[in-house]
Amino acid sequence: MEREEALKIVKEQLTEHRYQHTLGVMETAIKLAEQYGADVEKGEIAAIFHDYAKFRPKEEMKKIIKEQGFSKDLLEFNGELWHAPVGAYLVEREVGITDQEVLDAIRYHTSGRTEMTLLDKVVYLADYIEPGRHFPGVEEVREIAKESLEKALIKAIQNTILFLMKKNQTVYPDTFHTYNDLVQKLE
Ligand code: DGI
Ligand code: FE
Ligand code: FE
Ligand code: FE
Repeated sequence: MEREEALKIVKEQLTEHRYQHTLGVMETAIKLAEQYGADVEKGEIAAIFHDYAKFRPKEEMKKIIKEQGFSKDLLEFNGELWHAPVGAYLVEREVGITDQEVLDAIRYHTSGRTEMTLLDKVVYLADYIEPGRHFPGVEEVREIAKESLEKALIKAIQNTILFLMKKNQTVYPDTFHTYNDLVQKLE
């Protein structure tokens, strides 16, 4: 699918602010893919659609998670997690994207997973460091990303876990599993 067509489709699903974020993720994913040798076109398309389901009603997302047999424990954790797996599902069904690597990068863009692919990592990190992000610590992660995709990812996940903990929020176990896996694989 061409960029213009993909952007037109996703724009209808998003607010203007979230669409601008999506453009930032796209631009950043392309750069990271080039830098780290990931598939640039797949990175671009996954980035464009990564937040496709962000504004779906919670009830609709819940229904899909139950009916499609996605891990039930998702429902016990922050609803912010749901748009990633639901997005992968809807992007396949509604947009007709069938590339499993692209769908996985969308599916795991919020929690990560163990054994993240290069494409998963590129999309996850692009989402975190795109130019429109301004939260504390993002500049440090941008700096680390110049040298190591994995080290930048670890810092981003640490920041996210700390951020959630400071607000007394739960942390989805897969987020910890992702973190542990990346740290263990770092030589
Ligand atoms: O959709 P975006 O805002 O662009 O970014 P995202 O898909 O990475 O969503 C991250 C949000 O999800 C962030 O505000 C924190 C929230 N969240 C809640 N519980 C968890 C979580 N994020 C992670 N990684 N792990 C959690 O357990
Ligand atoms: Fe997201
Ligand atoms: Fe993220
Ligand atoms: Fe995002």
